[in-house]
Amino acid sequence: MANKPRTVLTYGTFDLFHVGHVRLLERLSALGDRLVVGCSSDEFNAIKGKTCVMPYEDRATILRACRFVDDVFPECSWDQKPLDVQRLEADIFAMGSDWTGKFDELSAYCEVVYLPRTDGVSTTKLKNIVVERSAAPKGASERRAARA
Ligand code: C2G
Repeated sequence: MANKPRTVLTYGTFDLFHVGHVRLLERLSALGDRLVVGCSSDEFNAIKGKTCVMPYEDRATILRACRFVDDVFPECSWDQKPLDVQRLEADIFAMGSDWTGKFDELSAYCEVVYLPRTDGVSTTKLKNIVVERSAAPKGASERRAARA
């Protein structure tokens, strides 16, 4: 079909949505005409050993609100990717560089691309900052605010 949209497919948890996620989605959307995201379900994250701050519905809602994203669906298992690539007629499968080489077998179905991650930001890092700051001794104004 001559005018089939060039489809880019990616996956992720996207918890505590941050600038690293935005920059990746922006670069992925520039690779094609539509960007489709498999967002990890809460059950699948448990399998991945990840505990999210935000539930699936909220993470998917935020992704749908991102202007670089055209569609979002739940990622529920490691082995659904070949079926997703065929179902979505994806031309490109792409992930951040922390997954380099992990999904090369998908090159049997489409182009496989790994893009450099954004340094200096991650969900884990954000979580640690919040924990550190909430544990830090509060200043006078904060103590007053907390008592209010
Ligand atoms: N990412 C990035 N720069 C960062 C942090 C993340 O480019 N500073 C990218 C990751 O490389 C990934 C995407 O953002 O491609 C989403 O990252 P996570 O939410 O951490 O996703 P992850 O838990 O790695 O899930 O089946 C694959 C998994 O669903 C991937």
